[in-house]
Amino acid sequence: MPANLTQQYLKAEENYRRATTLEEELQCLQVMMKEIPKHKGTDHLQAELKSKIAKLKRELISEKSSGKKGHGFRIPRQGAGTAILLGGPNAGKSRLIASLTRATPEVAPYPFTTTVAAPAMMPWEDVAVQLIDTPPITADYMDAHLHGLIRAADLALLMVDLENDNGIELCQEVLDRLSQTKTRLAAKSSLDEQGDGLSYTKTFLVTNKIDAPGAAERWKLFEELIPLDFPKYVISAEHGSGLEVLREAIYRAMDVVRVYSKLPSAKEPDRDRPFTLRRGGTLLEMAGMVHKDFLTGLRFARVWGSAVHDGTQVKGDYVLNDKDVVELHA
Ligand SMILES: Nc1nc2c(ncn2[C@@H]2O[C@H](COP(=O)(O)OP(=O)(O)O)[C@@H](O)[C@H]2O)c(=O)[nH]1
Ligand SMILES: [Mg+2]
Repeated sequence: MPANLTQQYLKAEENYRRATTLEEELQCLQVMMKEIPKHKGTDHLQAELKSKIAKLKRELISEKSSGKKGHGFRIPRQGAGTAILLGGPNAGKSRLIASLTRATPEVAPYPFTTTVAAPAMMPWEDVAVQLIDTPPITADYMDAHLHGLIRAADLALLMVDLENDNGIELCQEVLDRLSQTKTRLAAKSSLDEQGDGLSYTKTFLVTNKIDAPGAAERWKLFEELIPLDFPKYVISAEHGSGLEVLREAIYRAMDVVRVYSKLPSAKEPDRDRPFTLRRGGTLLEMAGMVHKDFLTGLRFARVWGSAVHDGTQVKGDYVLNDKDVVELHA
């Protein structure tokens, strides 16, 4: 990483990874271009940014003229964050979505039942996480939209089928396929802007169908053959084992805090709809989610929560904690 990247640059980079539209991506890249220190050491990075900006502009023009969404296909973010399900055919991706959400995707014992990526909301306590069901990835097939969706996701769930002997091989195919692209899976999310533009999305390994005969032995074999440093969850999407542990882990991986807003005139906050923001997020960010006028007009807020005395008066740079109750004053 080149020295002295500004806070604004780093923030734009983070937002770039999470962008859900081409316009948003372009905006972030333009901020990064403006903020990047201009010297020899960043030549390569500047060139990369320039070519990405040019490519996005071309994509935007072609989308506008054809009226069709191209490779820039994105699913609007919703809820506390996004987790994308990945795996070979029949790993149980759709079945897991059906078990964790109210969605009813088609589940069937033949490959390619799911043909387009589709979102569904997974409830956790009083919030929800967006899960994205996807078509399978195989040695010779990967939906072109998946790259952007994986990059934009906060978490990937790589699913393994423990019912079939070829489950291990099919999972290896997914990893091999991705290793030929710039979209990779890793224990931690990051974006290598300087090198070759590789993006890494934080991943859980989710081994499914532990209820099936021989599953435990296949799981052992899997760990020997494909050692991965991802957190691992062993589940049965169909019979329910391990699902609540996984549900909570998915929520925790979003790394957000919940904040409840309260009107100055009200005794109680609105408990039904917490705002979620990334851990480390400030009062000003939250105020902007309530109404964009607060971005310029916020004078102070009173906070009730674990880290402060009840009703403490704070300013925009106050870092919010989970379950804080906030009363905004313009
Ligand atoms: N025994 C067992 N079968 C499962 C489990 N999860 C999914 N299946 C079956 O595996 C097949 C493929 O499931 P599906 O969700 O369509 O897989 P996808 O292609 O990854 O979306 C279906 O016949 C499911 O009923 C599980 O936990 N245990
Ligand atoms: Mg499916």
